[in-house]
Amino acid sequence: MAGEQLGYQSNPNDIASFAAYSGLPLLCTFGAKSLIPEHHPNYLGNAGYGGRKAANELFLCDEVEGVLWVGAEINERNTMAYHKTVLSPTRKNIFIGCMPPPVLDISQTPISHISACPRAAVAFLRNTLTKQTEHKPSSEWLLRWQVQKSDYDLPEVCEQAGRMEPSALISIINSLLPPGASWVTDSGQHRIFAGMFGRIPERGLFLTSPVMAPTGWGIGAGIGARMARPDYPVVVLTGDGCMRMNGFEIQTAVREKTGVVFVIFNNQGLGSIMNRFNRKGLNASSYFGEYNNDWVGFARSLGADAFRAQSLGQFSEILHSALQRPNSPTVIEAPTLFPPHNPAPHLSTSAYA
Ligand SMILES: Cc1ncc(C[n+]2csc(CCOP(=O)(O)OP(=O)(O)O)c2C)c(N)n1
Repeated sequence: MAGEQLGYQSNPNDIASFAAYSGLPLLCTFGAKSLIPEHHPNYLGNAGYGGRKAANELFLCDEVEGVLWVGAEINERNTMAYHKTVLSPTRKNIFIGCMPPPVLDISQTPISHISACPRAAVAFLRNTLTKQTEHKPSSEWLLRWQVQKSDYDLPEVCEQAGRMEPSALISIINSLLPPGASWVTDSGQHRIFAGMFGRIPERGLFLTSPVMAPTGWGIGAGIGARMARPDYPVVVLTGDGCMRMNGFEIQTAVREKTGVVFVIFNNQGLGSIMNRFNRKGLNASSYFGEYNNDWVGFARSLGADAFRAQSLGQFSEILHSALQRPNSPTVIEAPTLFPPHNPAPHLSTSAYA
């Protein structure tokens, strides 16, 4: 399990070769999504919060005897809310990182800690293995997982009365982004769906704030990402709650002629908060339905091009043309269905929180 602390300064060849020489399946945390290129044969995707299907299924498979966590925090998100299978006393969890993992009083699981810089540890493991062995052919066991390497199914009905499923919007983004384009996710359900369904073919092109995830972070981060790599498109996935926090940043993109595409997943409320309240049986209605801002009007008032997509077909067309404009930002308001279809209901309190 490769984690966010490995960072993009880590040597991709070390991670890839370690996996190839060891023959081990490779997962990563949500915060490290895009650390490992999609095409690596041992890689099954990101697991845990916002995890992909094959990766989550392997992570929760009781055939797994142990997990080597490298640079991954043992926290709520990475452990599927401290899932009892992930932290089962019969599973060996070995953690390599600079800081010791937290003492978990909710589990009897012993977690072995090796205090080391994660990047140096991967390089060390790779060097040790290369001295000893040839590339290990994939075991039958891993091959079985590679065959199953697929995503959760989209719901049968993906749009209704002008509102769309977040998962279907993400699938369209997958299909339209050109090579080299970056994803930036904000905080909310759009982020979970980006984790579950987003396919990031190249390393380092999925930007997110893995732990703090302040609402609205993605809006400014997306502008910075495009300024840093002006030749490649950037799409920011944000929500209406995030817009209420930092939406005015879009004016900076207009002023600086920075062609970011902002997709607002508008479910007219704080969906993530509502979900958490509902799970605890608390009334969260005040978080919902009260605000219905006109995001197209708001964005135009800042000088941005702005459109409301009321079908998946419209969304594709607007996104396609927005990606052609490198020097001016576009805001796409996409009304979304609430509650969204949960592709993994059995994980509702863990991967989907
Ligand atoms: C600064 C800050 N305050 C509060 C939160 C907690 N929080 C996480 S998601 C979220 C709701 C964001 O709403 P929206 O952008 O509409 O996304 P949704 O959850 O509806 O998908 C909130 C308030 C946070 N992450 N950051």
